[in-house]
Amino acid sequence: MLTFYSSDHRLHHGVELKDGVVSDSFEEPARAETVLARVHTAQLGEVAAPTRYGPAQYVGAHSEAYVAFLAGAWDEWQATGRPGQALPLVWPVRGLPSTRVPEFIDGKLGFFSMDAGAPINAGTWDAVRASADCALSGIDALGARSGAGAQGAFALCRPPGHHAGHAFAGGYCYLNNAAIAAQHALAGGAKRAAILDVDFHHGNGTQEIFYERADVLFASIHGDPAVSYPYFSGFADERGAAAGEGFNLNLPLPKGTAWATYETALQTAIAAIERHAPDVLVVSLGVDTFEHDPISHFRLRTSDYPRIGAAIAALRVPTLFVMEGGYMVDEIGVNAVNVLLGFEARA
Ligand code: SP5
Ligand code: ZN
Repeated sequence: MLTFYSSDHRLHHGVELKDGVVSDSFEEPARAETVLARVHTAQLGEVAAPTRYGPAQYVGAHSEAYVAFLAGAWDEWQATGRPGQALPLVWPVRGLPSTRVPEFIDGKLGFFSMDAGAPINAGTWDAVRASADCALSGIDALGARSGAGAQGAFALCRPPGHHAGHAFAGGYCYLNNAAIAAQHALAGGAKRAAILDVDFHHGNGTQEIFYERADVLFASIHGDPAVSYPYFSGFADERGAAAGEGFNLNLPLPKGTAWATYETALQTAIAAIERHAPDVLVVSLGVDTFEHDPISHFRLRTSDYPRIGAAIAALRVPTLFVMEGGYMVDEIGVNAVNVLLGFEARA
């Protein structure tokens, strides 16, 4: 399986408020390096640098105004002379009347974010666009190799993307790599796409982007938002709206979920994807479902991950795996690549 990776991810390392203390983010550069090292030692296949696409390729999944904000945010923040990373401190929650885009960076940061989990520093935009370019390159690689059954490609994206919506960042995410990839596949001739999100956290951004659309099925298995981030989306009764009614499937599971319960949900998601009959499948591959993940609450084991890949391969649809979360740095390489090896063994 071909992997797309860019060392530009190292240009981004955010801060995070952890238990009230500003610290280095769990979403750290070593994550992508660990996964890359495992791609090599497991001999998954060739590793290629992504093609460089323009910001216009990110518009569609995202608004033009939001992409322009991301591209310029660091310069605007720096012009104010602040010493630290750019972080929002005020948000347009219900009860505040204005829907105008603020003119000053402090207001823009809140306007274009859902939380303080997506800080911007000098290298963030370059890392973010390289990450999205890995996903776009992955779709193009699938297209070039289509017609031979269950083809797979791996976009080793960092930063991750699934919390980023049409016009907002959050949860370590800036551009929604999986959504950009699905949109690119449709632009390239696919009639229907599906996105399967197996990250521990609900892919609220992906859900929002495709909520009113019937051409992209979104299915997500995640920690119950009553008790898990992102708290404000991911419930089972969110099923899509307008033309997209019935094309959004949320499968929230309780804290402590292990393989037996997980597998039942996975088969439910797979059956829904099969009914949708997509021309392409994008998998938001988070491995923060691991039993030792420091911020999540499922109990999957290393030996469970190949089974996820095998279940996906049974669909026999060209599949792009897009890296999302996973914070137990020592194990995320083995766990993520195990999904890919399980897919290849069954493909
Ligand atoms: C892509 C992805 O997996 N994003 C996850 C964003 C989670 N943000 C909230 C994290 C809260 C972590 N609190 C952990 C405290 C551990 N002592
Ligand atoms: Zn996650």
